Amino acid sequence: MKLLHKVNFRSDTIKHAIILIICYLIKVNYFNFSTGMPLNKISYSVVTVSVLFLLLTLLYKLRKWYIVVSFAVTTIMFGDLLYFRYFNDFLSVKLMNQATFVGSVTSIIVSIFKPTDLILFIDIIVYMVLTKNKNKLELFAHKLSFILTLIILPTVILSISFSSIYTGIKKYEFFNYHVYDLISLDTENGNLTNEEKNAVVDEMRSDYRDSFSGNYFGLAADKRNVYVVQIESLQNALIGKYYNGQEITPNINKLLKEDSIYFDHYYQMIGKGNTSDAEFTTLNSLYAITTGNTYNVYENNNFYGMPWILRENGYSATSYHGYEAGFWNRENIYPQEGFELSHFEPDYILGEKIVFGLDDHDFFEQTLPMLKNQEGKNFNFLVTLSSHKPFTLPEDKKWIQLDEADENFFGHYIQSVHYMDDAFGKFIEGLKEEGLYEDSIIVFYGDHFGIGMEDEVALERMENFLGVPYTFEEMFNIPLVFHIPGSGVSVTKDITGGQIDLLPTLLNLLGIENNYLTLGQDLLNSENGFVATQTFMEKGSFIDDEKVFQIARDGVFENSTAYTRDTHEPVDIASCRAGYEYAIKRINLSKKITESDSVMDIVTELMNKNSKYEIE
Ligand code: GP9
Ligand code: MN
Repeated sequence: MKLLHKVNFRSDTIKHAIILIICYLIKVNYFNFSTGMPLNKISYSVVTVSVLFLLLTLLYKLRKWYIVVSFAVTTIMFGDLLYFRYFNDFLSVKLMNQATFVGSVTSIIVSIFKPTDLILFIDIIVYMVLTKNKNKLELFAHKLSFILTLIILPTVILSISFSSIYTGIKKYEFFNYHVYDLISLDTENGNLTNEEKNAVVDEMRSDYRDSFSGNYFGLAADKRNVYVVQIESLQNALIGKYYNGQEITPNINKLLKEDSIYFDHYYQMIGKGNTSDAEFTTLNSLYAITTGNTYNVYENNNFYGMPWILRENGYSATSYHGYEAGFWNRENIYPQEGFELSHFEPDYILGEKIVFGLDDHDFFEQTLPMLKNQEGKNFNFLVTLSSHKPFTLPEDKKWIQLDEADENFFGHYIQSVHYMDDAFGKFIEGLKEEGLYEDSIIVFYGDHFGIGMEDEVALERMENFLGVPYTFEEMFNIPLVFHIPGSGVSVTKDITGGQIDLLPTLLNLLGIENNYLTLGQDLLNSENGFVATQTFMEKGSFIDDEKVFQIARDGVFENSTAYTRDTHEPVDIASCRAGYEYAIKRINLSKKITESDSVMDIVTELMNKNSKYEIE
């Protein structure tokens, strides 16, 4: 009492404090609302507001410092918000050292930003106005602020320490998330124990291979050329579709009519490395890590995926991409992946740029002569670019007549996929003209979604176009096609599959016995499909042939959601327990293999144990 009595309450002191607290409430609730915090977690906002208030009381004498610190905090918040719209998650310090990642995101940042996001800076602006004519903020007498600090600090610490709310709060609450992200940095490494390694070796030698039914084994074994084309942002939603009577992907559709095995429930499996993760998982049949991007963090690892395996089986291995060699660290990782030769933008004549690199038409056209000159058996990996966000094409390359209402991300996406399809169609024609087509297997798939959840207008138009809700399952769905000229096989398979399954499936078609490390499965010889996702739908989430299970953001199994894959009806969560556990187990196993650089160990073990090698 005595203490409080001494406190000098100025009339504007209380008023200013109230104004600022209101600003904090507006700021924090805008942030939480925009980053999907459920209403029952609203108490977490109290923690964020308390920490901001704490900051104010601690720095009440240091106006400049308060502004600097607040600005830094708000900038991170702002970054989180934009990142969340794109990735359904907050920023992580583990991703900060990746310049290429930032480069890729800045190209779309403008489209993600909403003017209302400036609300996040409201408290700083108001504070500056309120304290404009003062050298120091005298919002509170020193002792009062000290008392408040003593009350608030333990409250905040206690509130975040209770284990019952800890899982949730570290995912949703701004300060807790970042503190946890920082302190968990060193606990991420895992080593593969000998037992785990032996279990993987055993699984790779037995699993489906014991019950291998031989479907389509060697269907493309006699083909001299293997072309694997990863297509930028190609979603399955546009395949076979018309926009106001205009066929969006006529060339792909034509390929699907004959000699094609088409997987229409195939899914992206990217981590935080977008295109590069699509490549990584496809080439290696491993999960991408999410604590960075695999191409950067594990650039010195020894891998043994598609390029190495095909080389071992007599093919050459070359990659082609019409952008900078350094982007996604490709120039360093490709030799580790097993590519003997890699072509990037400098190897091409750069015409008019589309988005930020070589036009797909130029890319395919100029790649053809390189393919023509190849001798023997060849594996060629082509990564396209023109259908990249923000889907901007020069006027004379927009060939789809769009309605006024679709002059947005959605319409532009259709436009650029149509443009890519034309380039791809010309490539197929080129292969025919050069006499390469008949002697080839052409594999193509999308790297990841084009339309994300961040643009509400595009989302609404997409739903309207599809006639169904635009869920993550729909967003993740990309096409996978094995086009094998002259095979006489034309079939659509609806087994659930993901990028991790491409390598084992391809090996089967090429008639290469799979004695390698592949964590995915051969989709042509498997009964049940399963895809474990890690981003957008976080670790523990999965898609199988019947359902989609999305782990709750607080990581609590019981709070999760599940619905049927095709009709979106709710599914009993309890029935998802096994899939949830399996998803986590597989991702953790893959992570350990990558982190301990054990691929070659396992492959060597497999080669030693393999009877074929024992006989030799
Ligand atoms: C760049 C290209 C695009 O080389 O692959 O990458 P993204 O931004 O889609 O991850
Ligand atoms: Mn991409």
